Amino acid sequence: MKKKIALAFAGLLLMIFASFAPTTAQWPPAPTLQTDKYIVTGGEMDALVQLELGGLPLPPLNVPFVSRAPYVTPQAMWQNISFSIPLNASGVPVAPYGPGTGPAAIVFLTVPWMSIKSLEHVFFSGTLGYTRIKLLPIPGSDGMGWLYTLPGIADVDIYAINTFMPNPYPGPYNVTNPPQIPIALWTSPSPMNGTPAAIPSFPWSTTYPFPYIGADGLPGFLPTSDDGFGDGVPDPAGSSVLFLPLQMSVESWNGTAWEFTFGGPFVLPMTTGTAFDIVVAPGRALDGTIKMFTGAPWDANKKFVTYAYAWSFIQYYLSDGPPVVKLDLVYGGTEKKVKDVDVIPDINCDNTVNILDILVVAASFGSIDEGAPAPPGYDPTGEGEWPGPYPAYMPAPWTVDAQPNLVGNSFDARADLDNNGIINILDIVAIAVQFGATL
Ligand SMILES: [Ca+2]
Ligand SMILES: [Ca+2]
Ligand SMILES: [Ca+2]
Repeated sequence: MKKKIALAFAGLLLMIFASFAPTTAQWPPAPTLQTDKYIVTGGEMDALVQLELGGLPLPPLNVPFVSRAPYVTPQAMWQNISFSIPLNASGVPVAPYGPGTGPAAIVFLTVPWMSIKSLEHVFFSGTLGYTRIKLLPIPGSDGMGWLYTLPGIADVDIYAINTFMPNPYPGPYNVTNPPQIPIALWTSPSPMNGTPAAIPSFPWSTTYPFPYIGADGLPGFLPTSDDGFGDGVPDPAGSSVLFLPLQMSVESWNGTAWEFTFGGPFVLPMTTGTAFDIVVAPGRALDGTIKMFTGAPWDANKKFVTYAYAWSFIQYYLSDGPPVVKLDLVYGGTEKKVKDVDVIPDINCDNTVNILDILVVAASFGSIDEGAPAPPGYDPTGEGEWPGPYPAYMPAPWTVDAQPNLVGNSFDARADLDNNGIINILDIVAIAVQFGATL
C-alpha cells in the first residue's frame, strides 16, 4: 500500500515538472520590445515565521517588521521589467510585429534577476537578537510575467492552501532529501480546487516552485482554462501575473560583522487580482493562518500597477544540524510599481500628492524605525527589553530596539521618503516639493 502511494506521488512530480520545464527553458516566448525600470512606491510585506530547532519550536515571530505596521519604505525597492511584442489571443504577434489579426491581447514580461533590488530590514527581537533580513533574487533566475491587455480574457487570482506531505522517496533523510516536503494546492474558488498548485523540485534544491501555469503557458488565460488560477470572475484589461524568484537571507550581528544565520525560500507569485493563502498544518502554530491581499491592473500606458501576493512554506528544512532546523513561513503583501520617470511621493497610493500624504507623515512625525541607529544621547535605561546599558556586543552607535518610548507602533514606513529610519521635516519637504502632482 505504502509503495502504491509513493509511486503515485512520483508520477505527480514528473507530470508537474514535465509541463513546467518547456516554458521556463524558452523564456520569454516572444522578442522584447522595451524595458523600463519600475520603483516600488508603496505596499506592505507581512510575514509570520516559526523556526524549529532540534524539534523544539520557537514562538512565532512577525517578520520582517517586528514592532510596527508592515508598510514598506517608498522607493527603496525596484527592478527592470521587459515587455515582449504584443500578441493576439491566438499567440500570434500583431502588426507591425507579425501577421496576427485582431487586437493585441498578450504581452510577456521578464524581470532580469540582476536588476532586482528587494527589501532589506534590520530589527531587534528578544528571540533572534539583532537581526537583518534581506530578500535576494536567486542568481540566474529571471522573473517571468504575463500581461493581458483585453478585458475578460483572463482570470488571474491565486487561491492556495500551503501544507506539507511525506517524502515519497526512501531515506536517509537530510536537507537534500527531507522527510517532509512543502506542497501547495489550489483552493476554492479556484477552478481546480483541491488539486496540486505547486510542488518543490526534487531532489531538494534552491529552485522553488511557483503555481503551475498550465500546458498553454498562460496562467489564468480563459480561452484554454488549463490551470488553477482565478476566482470565476473574468478580470479587466491590464490584469497580470508576475513570478519573482526571491530567497530570504537572515543574518545576525556577531559583535563585529553580519553573519549568515539561515536562508530560505521567499518566492513571490504575484497577481493584479486577489492573492489568498491559508496554512493547513494541524498541530503547528501557524495552522489556519491566512494572508490575503488584492492588487490592481496595469494602466493602459504601463505607468503603474499593483501586484499582490500570498504564499507559504511549511516544514521547510534549513539545516541537518545538529540541531535540525526547520521553518514554517507564511507571507503576503502588495507592491505598487511605478515607472521610474513617473514616480511621485504619493505615499497613500491614491495617485495624487496632496494633504492626505502630508497627514500620514504628521501622524508618525518624530518616530524612529526598529533597527535604526539610536539618536545622540539615547539612554536605553528603562526601555524594558534591555534594562540598559546595552550589552557590549551591540554595534556602535547603539540601535534602538522595539520599545514603545522611541519606536514601534507610531512608525509608518510610508512616510520615510529618504529611507533613513527617522520621520522628520526632510520627509515632509520631499512631499511638499511635488505637492499637487498626479500619476
Ligand atoms: Ca478574477
Ligand atoms: Ca496620495
Ligand atoms: Ca526619513
